[in-house]
Amino acid sequence: MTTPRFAEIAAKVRAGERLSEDDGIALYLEPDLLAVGQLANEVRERLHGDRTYFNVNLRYEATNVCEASCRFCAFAKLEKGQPGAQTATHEAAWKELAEFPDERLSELHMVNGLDPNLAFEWYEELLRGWKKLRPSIHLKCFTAVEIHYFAQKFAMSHEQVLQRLMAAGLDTMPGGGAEIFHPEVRERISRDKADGDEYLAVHRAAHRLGMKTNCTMLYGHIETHAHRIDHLMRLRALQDETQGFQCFIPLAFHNMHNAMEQLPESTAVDDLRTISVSRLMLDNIPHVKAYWVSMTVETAQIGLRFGADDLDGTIVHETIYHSAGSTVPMGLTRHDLLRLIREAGRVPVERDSLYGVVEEYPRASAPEGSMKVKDRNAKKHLELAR
Ligand code: V47
Repeated sequence: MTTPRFAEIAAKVRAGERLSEDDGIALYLEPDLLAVGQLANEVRERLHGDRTYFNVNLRYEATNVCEASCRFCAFAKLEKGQPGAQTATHEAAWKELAEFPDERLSELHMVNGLDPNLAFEWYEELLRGWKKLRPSIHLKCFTAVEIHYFAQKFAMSHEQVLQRLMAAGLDTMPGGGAEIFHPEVRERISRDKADGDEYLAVHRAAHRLGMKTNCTMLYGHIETHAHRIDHLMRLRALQDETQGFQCFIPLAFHNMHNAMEQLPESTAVDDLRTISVSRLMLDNIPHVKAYWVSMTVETAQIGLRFGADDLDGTIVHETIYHSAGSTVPMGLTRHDLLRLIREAGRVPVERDSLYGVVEEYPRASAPEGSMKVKDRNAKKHLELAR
């Protein structure tokens, strides 16, 4: 049985009315998870029917050296020369793309640490080299936090940084670095990098330059439901102004090898509910992604019935989540993604980075073969058992 408060919210959604901050919090408190999921699914199907997107992409990090000290991060090494600190050479970075076996690779998604040792020109040359090798590759690179860092370090405005990187080949920006905007949380988990307003200012500048971007929220650590809803409201307000966000990605906190190891991780119920609440609150952002790396392959697949319409992509070699304890596969194949989507009763659409259709696949499933899917906690349990 749903609560009377839920019935009010459902009536608003069905009438196409915008939900308030209070409605968002009430959706988190509604005991009937399936009802919340069903409502989000209605919105998802109104927008996309059964179409479910994925792409053939490659994740890359050119450097994990980082000046910031985010408490959730297990990926960054603070200084060059520290064990595990790695900065690629241009040649190594270019080789990664040159040797990529799938001709239909469409996107390279790069996120880096805030590395004090690299010149701005180094990044420009990196992008130019990739475009020269594969002119059709879409470069989704640098979080808003990186762009803000470049602006400060190289004494440029956000617009100037973006314009130079766009001239070198940058196509869109990923959504990383958003974490939780509210200062009560942000000051405790990542105080020495762009704050919430600065993150939004970079995206605003990108949208004004005609660039599409994504946005994220890192949840499941010290924040409250009110902080999450506040975060979604700030994203929705910017989207009203610019219409530049393509996709929202909720990112579940992973607790290994970082300064917040004592915190428990989110549950599948929280992951699914967060997908649904995001879909319902962000009525002006077209896509919601169930990022399989962050919420496990299994939960992401179910998320396709709770409001999500995108699974991200093949990834190939992920490090941010694997450094923080994730035991999902390093990458998935196109075959794996097709199977996951079809088994969820959806129609797979291979997309490019701007949601153009590369190929729409039939719904009917051929025999799919086996796929390696691991529980994200399996490795941790093994470690604890030792
Ligand atoms: O900004 C870091 C998060 C983000 C942890 O735009 C962590 O399409 C959980 O933004 N536990 C980077 N999360 C990844 C990202 C992303 C991923 C997929 C698609 C897109 C897109 C963007 O990962 C960081 C941070 O918020 N993160 N450490 C951790 N321990």
